[in-house]
Amino acid sequence: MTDRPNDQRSQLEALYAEMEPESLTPLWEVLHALVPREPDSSAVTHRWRYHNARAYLLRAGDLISAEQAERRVLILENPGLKGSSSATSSLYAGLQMILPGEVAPCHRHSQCALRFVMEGEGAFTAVDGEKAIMRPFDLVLTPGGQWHDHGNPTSSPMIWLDGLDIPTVRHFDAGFAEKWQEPAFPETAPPGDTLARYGHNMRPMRGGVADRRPAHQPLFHYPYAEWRAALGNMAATAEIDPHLGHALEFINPADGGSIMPTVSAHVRLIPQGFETRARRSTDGSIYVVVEGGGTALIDGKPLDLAERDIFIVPSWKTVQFAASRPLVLFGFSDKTCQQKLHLFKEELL
Ligand code: GTQ
Repeated sequence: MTDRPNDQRSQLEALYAEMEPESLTPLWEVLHALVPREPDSSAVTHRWRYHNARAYLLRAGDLISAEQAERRVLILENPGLKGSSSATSSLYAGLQMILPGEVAPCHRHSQCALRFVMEGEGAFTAVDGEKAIMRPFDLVLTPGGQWHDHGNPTSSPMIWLDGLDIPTVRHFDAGFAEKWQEPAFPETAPPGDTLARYGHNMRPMRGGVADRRPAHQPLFHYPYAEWRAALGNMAATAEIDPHLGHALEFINPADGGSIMPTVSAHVRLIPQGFETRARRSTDGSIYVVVEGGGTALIDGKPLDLAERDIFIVPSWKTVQFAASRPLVLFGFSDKTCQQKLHLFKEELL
């Protein structure tokens, strides 16, 4: 509008001022921001050093109990999305700590959650009354609508990364939550029961009798020992993908699709000395460095990566990884949600 004569500008401004109380605004002033030529995320690249965040979490542990907090979590808020409690535009991330003897009380909500264990061994997430005993780098799900509580019967703090679709559910104004009347849901099955039945490319065969687990989302534990072995075996024999390295996606055994309806997750191994080719995709992603180290080159800017770092690659930013030691990453994003909406795009450069 800058090339228009001043009288047009002042008449338009007068029009806007008169319309404003009636909640009418001109599209032509904002069209290009509303319908950008390509994604222009407000989220920015960011890296959290685990040990810095951990120190603050331990201090919070001295000040507030898990029960009092309901969930004792430090939110990993993207500096470009201040005030939104979001890590990417569609996903939330936080570091949750449960101290020895503590319980995070049982509740359920529409939002679906993943837990990726950062430290500690032997605490649990119970899903609909079945405990998943958590070990470092295990992936544990609490799908939308399933009751969950957390507890730590061990003698060390237990810390994990929470990943939830909170901003997505908020976007749709579709979230419900409720608390269970007791801190813990009654035990419905021994630990490991669901993994044993659904975790090995098989499922219970039943003569028309419904299973205890929901048919669309039965499995909720993907142990590190299993995914790391699968990734190592793949790396030993498979041809490497030049853009991803060796990469495996976690799947829902019910349908072969993503782990949850709004969240995709994968692990990858980039061999020492390997440099991936540049790639960009519309799914802003959250990564954890599980092993090794190297550099992520994001939109041309190098980000040094060390073990247990957590970092964000926003939508449509070009990324390249270089491994100075064998680099193992866990990553999650809204890819599956975008695919369902026919929005997902990637570009291999
Ligand atoms: O454990 O249910 O980090 O409801 C944020 C919201 C964790 C949880 C979070 C939650 C949870």
